[in-house]
Amino acid sequence: MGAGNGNDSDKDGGSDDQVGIATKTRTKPKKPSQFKVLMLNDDYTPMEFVVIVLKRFFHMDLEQATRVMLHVHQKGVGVCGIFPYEIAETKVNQVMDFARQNQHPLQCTLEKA
Ligand code: TYC
Repeated sequence: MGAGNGNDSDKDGGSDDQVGIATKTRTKPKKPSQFKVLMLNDDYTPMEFVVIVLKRFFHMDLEQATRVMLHVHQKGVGVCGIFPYEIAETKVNQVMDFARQNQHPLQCTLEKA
């Protein structure tokens, strides 16, 4: 016997299963390092120009570039490639500069992969 009440490990009167030290399951913080470069359709940029862009900046061959261009033309948007943030951003800027220099409204953007 003793002075105990027979259940002295839990004197808080609360439910036993949620009492204790707060813990957090912490997965390693991973930065979203990969980004898709997306090409957007428009009504004015010539198909040939888009193919040139895909070959020049994304190292596609003619067949690949034509396939991606037609996909964008039909669906409205398409993936040119997936890259680390800084490379993806550079490619977007290169495409936009090249399009602007040639007075085409072609748009290119980034999206977290
Ligand atoms: N829609 C354009 C045309 O008919 C061609 C085009 C394709 C434009 C893909 C942009 O990202 C693009 N001339």
